Amino acid sequence: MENNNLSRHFLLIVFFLSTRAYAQEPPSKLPDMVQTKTGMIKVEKLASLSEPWGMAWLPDGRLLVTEKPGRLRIYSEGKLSEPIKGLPKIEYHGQGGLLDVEIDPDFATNGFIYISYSEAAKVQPNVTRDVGDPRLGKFNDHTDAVLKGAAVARGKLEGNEIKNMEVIWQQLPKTIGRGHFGGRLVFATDGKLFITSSDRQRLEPAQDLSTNIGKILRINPDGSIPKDNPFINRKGVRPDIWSYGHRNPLGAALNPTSKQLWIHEMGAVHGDELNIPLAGKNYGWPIVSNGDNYDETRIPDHETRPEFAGPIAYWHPAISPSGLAFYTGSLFKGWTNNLLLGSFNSEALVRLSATGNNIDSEERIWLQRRIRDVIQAPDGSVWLLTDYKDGELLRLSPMETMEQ
Ligand SMILES: [Ca+2]
Repeated sequence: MENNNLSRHFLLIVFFLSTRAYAQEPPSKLPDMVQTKTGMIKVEKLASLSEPWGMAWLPDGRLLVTEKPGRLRIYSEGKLSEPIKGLPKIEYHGQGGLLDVEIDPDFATNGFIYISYSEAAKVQPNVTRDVGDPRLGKFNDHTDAVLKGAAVARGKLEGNEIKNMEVIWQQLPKTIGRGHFGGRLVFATDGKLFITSSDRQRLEPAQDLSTNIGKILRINPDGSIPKDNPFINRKGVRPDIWSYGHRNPLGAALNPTSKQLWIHEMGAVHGDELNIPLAGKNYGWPIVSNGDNYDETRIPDHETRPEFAGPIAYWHPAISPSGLAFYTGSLFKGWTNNLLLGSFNSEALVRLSATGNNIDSEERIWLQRRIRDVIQAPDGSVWLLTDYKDGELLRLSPMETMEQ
């Protein structure tokens, strides 16, 4: 199942060594259509959104969509709703804000929806700014001195309001820093909720089992701890941890065949990874990575330390992945059971085909947009969010095949 076989890694031509820096506006006009290996695809803009981040379908075919500054909206029949009321106080700065949204597997009966976001600590430290930490390098933003962390809350969606919102999970300890919150939410088939938690640009906490920073977490929908979690009842170890040694996982999805969680995570300078997080396993960050540090120091490759669980694929140069979905539809011929992920650096939707846990091939569908999230619609079309202040909700669908 799991393997450290890195010989399948992608040796890809460097088209761009663009930065992961945040951009305000899309760089160019949206293409109406794009040529792909499986035919022409139609590209449509459905709505304008500011820094959209996550999506989830309601059972009635309406789409929940988040905007990072702190707005949750519903897209339906060509229109966006006003922001939904009842959200908790959200700390919006840098990579933090309102992040993902997910619905309860029993939404039809209980009406619960879940959001992830960054929240400020109730008590702020008595300092005027972060004193600086060399490990954070140039990404240490001295203008941002707010102590904060990711959180997950749930409440009941009633009309255009969420009632009785309550926090069910918190990233602890809270830290100063603008980046690496994580926040992807995925329900497993057994009803447990997986949460991705990034390393807060602090690196070492990813190996520290007394924090839930740099981990994949697994909780019950009410925030309690499942009795079969791998570190339950171990002294000094957080019981919500499922796997550890993760850097910045911004994409997560359940494999429809194996029912296992798959994630990807951004590396530092290159070394983005595709991982299958298994209970109790250590995925190596920051001890090993197939990329390097921002200060240009080398990090030993995964292959040198087989005691860590290695990625099933990695990217060097980086693609900076965000959002992950398995395509289970049939509208796109040849895409069934493929993985779809967004990419910032290559401004593309990345399509991977897999046999079991082995990645066979990759296609990059260049959309001239940083892609933040990807989701399959009930009709089999693929919907995307673009990562800009003037961002977009896009729909991809195959062009009709011409009669011969
Ligand atoms: Ca790793």
